[in-house]
Amino acid sequence: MKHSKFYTGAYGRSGEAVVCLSKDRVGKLPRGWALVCMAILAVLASGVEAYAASVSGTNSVAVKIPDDGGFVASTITISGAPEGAVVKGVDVSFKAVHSSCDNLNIDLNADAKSELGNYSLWDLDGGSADNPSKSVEGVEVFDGLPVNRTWFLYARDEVPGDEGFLDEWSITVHFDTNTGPPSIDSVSPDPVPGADRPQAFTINGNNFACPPNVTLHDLARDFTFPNRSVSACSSTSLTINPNFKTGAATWTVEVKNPDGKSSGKHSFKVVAPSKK
Ligand SMILES: [Ca+2]
Ligand SMILES: [Ca+2]
Repeated sequence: MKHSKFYTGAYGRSGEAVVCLSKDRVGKLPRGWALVCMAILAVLASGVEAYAASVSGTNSVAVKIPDDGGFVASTITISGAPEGAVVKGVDVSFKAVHSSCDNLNIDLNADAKSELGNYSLWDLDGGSADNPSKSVEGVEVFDGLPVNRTWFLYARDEVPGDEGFLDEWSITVHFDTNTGPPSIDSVSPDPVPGADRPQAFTINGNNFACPPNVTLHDLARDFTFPNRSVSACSSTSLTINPNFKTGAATWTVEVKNPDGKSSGKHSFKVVAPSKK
């Protein structure tokens, strides 16, 4: 995939892309490579691919795994990803203390009931060895889910005779933020009842990066109101609290994400308040 290749270049893991990270070196490359590298640099400089990132957590609290018992869980709550971030690969590792590896069944889940997918880390593997541990990179089962959530490592001992405990586990969630431009589908209310006081005004759409920059424009008087304060924000809904005053007019609203991408202008009406 094109995108992941650019990410690889940005993080310097790929031999051919690493050379592109220094502009100074482009001139020393064969002409064909120089052109490719200049193209990659242009994309990186434009910020188009600036959002690849990851968040991690560790839980080192030991959890007893009862002999021949039910599943027990250890959780890690991830909250550091930006709103709208979706999973693009998970790395997970665990260490357990147990005299028989092959007693254990261990699964990673993105929710308490494993309704959002199951990744089996251990299935009675390892024979009679003790103290199982494992690290896995690039688990794809959970791709597309929101990143910020409580992650569950479930463990069960399925063979009578001896028992142990989950010693610690860690998770790294790689993510993408939505890099598409914001778009406006509708505003509410529309029309706006004119009033000489602030009123809640909701903008519905997609790909809002919270908080974006919101600009209002009163076409009748040609006044522009940039940097409106956003009182509520999700990727699909924004609330601002402007004072539209009382004159009938056509207005526009524009949403711009921090990466500079714009929704374009969405027009709506303000109507004069009723005289009664
Ligand atoms: Ca399993
Ligand atoms: Ca056992």
